Amino acid sequence: RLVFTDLDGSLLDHHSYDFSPALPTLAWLEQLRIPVIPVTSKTRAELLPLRESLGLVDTPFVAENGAVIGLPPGWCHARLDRPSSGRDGLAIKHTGVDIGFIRARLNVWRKRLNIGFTCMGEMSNNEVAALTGLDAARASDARQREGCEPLIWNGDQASLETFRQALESDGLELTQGGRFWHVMGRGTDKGRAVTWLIERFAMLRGCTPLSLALGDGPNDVSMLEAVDQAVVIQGVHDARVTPRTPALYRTTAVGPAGWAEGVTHWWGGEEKPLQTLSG
Ligand code: 2M8
Ligand code: MG
Ligand code: MG
Repeated sequence: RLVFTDLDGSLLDHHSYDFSPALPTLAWLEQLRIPVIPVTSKTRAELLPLRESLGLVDTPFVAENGAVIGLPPGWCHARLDRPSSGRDGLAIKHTGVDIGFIRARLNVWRKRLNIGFTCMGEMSNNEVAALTGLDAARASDARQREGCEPLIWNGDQASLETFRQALESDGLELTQGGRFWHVMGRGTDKGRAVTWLIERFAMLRGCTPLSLALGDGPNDVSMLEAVDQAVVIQGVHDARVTPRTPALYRTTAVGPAGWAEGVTHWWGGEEKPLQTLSG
């Protein structure tokens, strides 16, 4: 079995980034040796300390909406991957378009279409901190982008559509997170990264895992459609999240409490006998 999870607004509270309501469920999954894989729009720099505090150092991660995939040694293929020589031994895969190209095209379209938006890369650490509630060090980590640029949109709906079409002509696409719009390479999304990891698991272990995913935002839809069982966590924003998938559960609780509710809905909790959870 595998669990794929969004972070902000899902495993982490949208405002405080607290995850304590999910701790008993995380501990239960760890006891069952079920990998919990973060799939987020956060950067690799943000994820490295977060994985430590969540206790998820042996599992892969997906950063920047699928543009960056990190594989711990246990998930590496002997010939296909090159683990770093550092302590974590992670192999890093870049699946998308380089951030330099994305930023250059954003500048071109802003001038040409005369539209208003502010990219995260243009903000100071303090500005990002004030917008998101992250502290200055974490805000600095959030600005270390590799393949996905978050931006605050200041225009109307009609120019957003024009902007989307302009980006498409560059091979780029737009998706919506909690506070930001995110721009990345076409074909880069959470769903493709999740499918890739499920295939990698099957290749290494010789069996297809039962997969569960949890998310709260529009950028989670592709991930929720890529797994066997899906959980939409009650969101704090009004964007309707409607994955087309037969096995869908919507939580009543928000954030990490909703996360625990969703896992328990599909797989039960501590009270469930372990042998019913084989495979
Ligand atoms: C951004 O991501 C969230 C995800 O939903 C958003 O769009 O609101 C990213 O920049 C991420 O790197 C950052 O940690 C997060 C902070 O709230 O905001
Ligand atoms: Mg989210
Ligand atoms: Mg997210």
